[in-house]
Amino acid sequence: MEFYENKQEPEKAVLVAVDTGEYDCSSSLDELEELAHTAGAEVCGFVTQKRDKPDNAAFLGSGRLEELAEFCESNEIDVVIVDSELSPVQQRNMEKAVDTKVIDRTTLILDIFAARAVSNEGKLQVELAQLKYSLPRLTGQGTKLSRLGGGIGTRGPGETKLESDKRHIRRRIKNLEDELAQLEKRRNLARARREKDRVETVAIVGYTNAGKSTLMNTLTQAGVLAQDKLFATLDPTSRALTLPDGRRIMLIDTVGFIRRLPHDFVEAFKSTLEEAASAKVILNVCDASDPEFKEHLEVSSKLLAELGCENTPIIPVYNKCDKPGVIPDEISEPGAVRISALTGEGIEEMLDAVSKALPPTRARVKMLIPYSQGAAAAVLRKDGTVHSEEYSENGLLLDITAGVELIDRYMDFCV
Ligand SMILES: Nc1nc2c(ncn2[C@@H]2O[C@H](COP(=O)(O)OP(=O)(O)OP(=O)(O)O)[C@@H](O)[C@H]2O)c(=O)[nH]1
Ligand SMILES: [Mg+2]
Repeated sequence: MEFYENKQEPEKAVLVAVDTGEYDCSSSLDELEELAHTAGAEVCGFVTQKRDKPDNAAFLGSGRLEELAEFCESNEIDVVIVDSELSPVQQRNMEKAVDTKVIDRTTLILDIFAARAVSNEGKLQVELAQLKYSLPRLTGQGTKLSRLGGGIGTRGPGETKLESDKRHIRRRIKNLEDELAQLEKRRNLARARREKDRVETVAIVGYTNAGKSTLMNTLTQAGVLAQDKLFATLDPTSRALTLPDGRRIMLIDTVGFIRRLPHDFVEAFKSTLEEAASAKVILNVCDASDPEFKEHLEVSSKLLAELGCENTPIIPVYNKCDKPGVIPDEISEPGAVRISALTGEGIEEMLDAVSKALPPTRARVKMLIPYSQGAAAAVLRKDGTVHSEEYSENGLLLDITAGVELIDRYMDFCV
């Protein structure tokens, strides 16, 4: 006799979209299918409808909704996944009409993140995003059944219960925000320390599944999980790396981007995203073998701009160039590099580009050193490259190239 049912069977899903012409509906659905796979669902069908905009009440028009209900019924569908963000009303009405669990794109993405989160911070961030998303959607019905007539175990919370639930969630949100603020403080300290030690950070960002973690591993043997799945990486990883020119940098691998990223997600992950965004150089990686790589690069660029990195050098990195079907001619952006994180092809050129994009470590300056500061003059002569020196009335006039650190130390003498 089996007492415990092993619930490993994938949930059967049907994907639903309204094609308003605002974006490429079919490629967005392809992506949603991949997301659904990643979340462990089996996609059994698609239902789309061309409309100017989704129906306010139930997302789809009534005819299509009926078809969807029939499809769900005859195929024993467990979940309907909608390729947009649903309003609470739309979600409720649709669920009622099709008598099946309905979730939207945001819920799906947040669900994947919840399964991926490993670090304490990652878990807190995901929970925060989920709670913020669900708060306005709490409406007094606990489960789908509670909406479909009563019975034992099908009643949702009453209004009083609902209010206390909401209060509870608000309190939890506040706690999560406090905890995250603490962690952010610690992160800022670490960043300040790196800045003091003059370790420059280089961030690897880009669309999900572009090969960021693979690149990180190739460069640093970091052993980061790289998978042919969306959002394999959630927690940022950083590793030291020595560039061919001898400079030490800190490389950060981050969570991937996706188009129409949930707003609550961006909010919750702000501090990790900002850390990547505050890097000295950003590698914007894309999968050049993906027919939509241009759009992917654009999604990332837009997000980076929102995070405030207009002035940071961003190097477009076309990855997976080892794959057949990658057309080099299509990739001709100035300053871009072509690589294969898998085979190592092009990596050296990429690192050279990073070196060039990093702020200089040496600079040429003129200094006037009072004759009383003989020791300073000696240090500068020893560690810098002196182009000329002249004994003036007020002191020694040096034209010197030196490390920025050394120059900082004697900033007072710069003229
Ligand atoms: N052929 C080929 N495959 C690659 C290359 N780089 C990465 N891949 C594959 O692409 C898939 C995704 O790689 P990841 O490194 O996990 O991608 P990611 O950008 O870190 O993805 P997320 O963390 O999910 O955002 C894996 O199956 C890799 O083996 C490459 O240069 N060539
Ligand atoms: Mg990754």
